[in-house]
Amino acid sequence: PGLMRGKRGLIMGVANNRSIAWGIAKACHNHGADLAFTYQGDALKKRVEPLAEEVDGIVVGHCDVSEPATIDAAFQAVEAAWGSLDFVVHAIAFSDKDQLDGRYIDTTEDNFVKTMLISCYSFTAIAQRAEKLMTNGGSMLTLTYYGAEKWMPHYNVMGLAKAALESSVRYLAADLGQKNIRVNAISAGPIKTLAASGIGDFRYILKWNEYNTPLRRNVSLDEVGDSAAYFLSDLSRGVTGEIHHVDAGYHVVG
Ligand code: 0WD
Repeated sequence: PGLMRGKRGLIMGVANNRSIAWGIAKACHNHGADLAFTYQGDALKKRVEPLAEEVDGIVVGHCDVSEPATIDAAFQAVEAAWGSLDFVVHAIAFSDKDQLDGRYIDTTEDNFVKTMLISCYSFTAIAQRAEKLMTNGGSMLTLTYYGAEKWMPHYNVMGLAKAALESSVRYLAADLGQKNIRVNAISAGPIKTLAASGIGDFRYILKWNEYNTPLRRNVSLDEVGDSAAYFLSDLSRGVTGEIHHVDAGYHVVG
């Protein structure tokens, strides 16, 4: 239980109690970490505040990663509250729902740029701010999906954004290693969340995984949370630049 005692982490990307970021927050809390949360917009504020309270966390405010001033404000609030930071979780992605269906080739320039900005560049933008606060080293974690590596139905431009995100994990790891800041990603199997419900045929993908993963089931929020606790704690102190599959083994099959 004391694995993460004394560690302070910022969790970005909680939308509700089914969010992967929430699964990670619960695991970190169970291991004794102190948590801060951002939310995107007033609608989510009402959702995030009671959840933060549940894990004795603080809410540092609104952060929309497509508005850099709000990223700055969030990190300034963290600095004001804590002075330094040990870990950050980036569980943020976006693409127009009508382009998470059908063919990749039909992607518009506008949605391509927006998907890349919110789902990929935002992790780098966050790393820039987090680096300054990680004065005792640190751990940064993002969330990716197998659609980065292989074609997956309906994942489309998000697959490209995740491929770029995974590459950015390697480049950020190299940039920040000398400061003992580690950068990793969890490639999670499909989980029914708000974001996932925007992907065409998602229920079919869940069923497909249930029949075809080595473990013959899907993964849970708690399982992703437990693996995240490894990356965000000192247990993984020798690990950086890693894309770690928490997918019931699907990556050896598909
Ligand atoms: O099957 C899944 N659910 C998987 C998700 C499998 C593998 C990876 N992932 C990834 C997602 O791509 C994402 O990077 O996990 C991450 C977290 O996603 P989630 O937990 O599946 O989805 P959700 O609970 O909806 O949280 C994502 C949140 C947004 O929620 P909505 O649904 O309202 O878009 O990302 C946040 C927002 O809270 N978000 C933003 N935050 C700041 N600025 C922005 C933005 N511009 N856009 C979205």
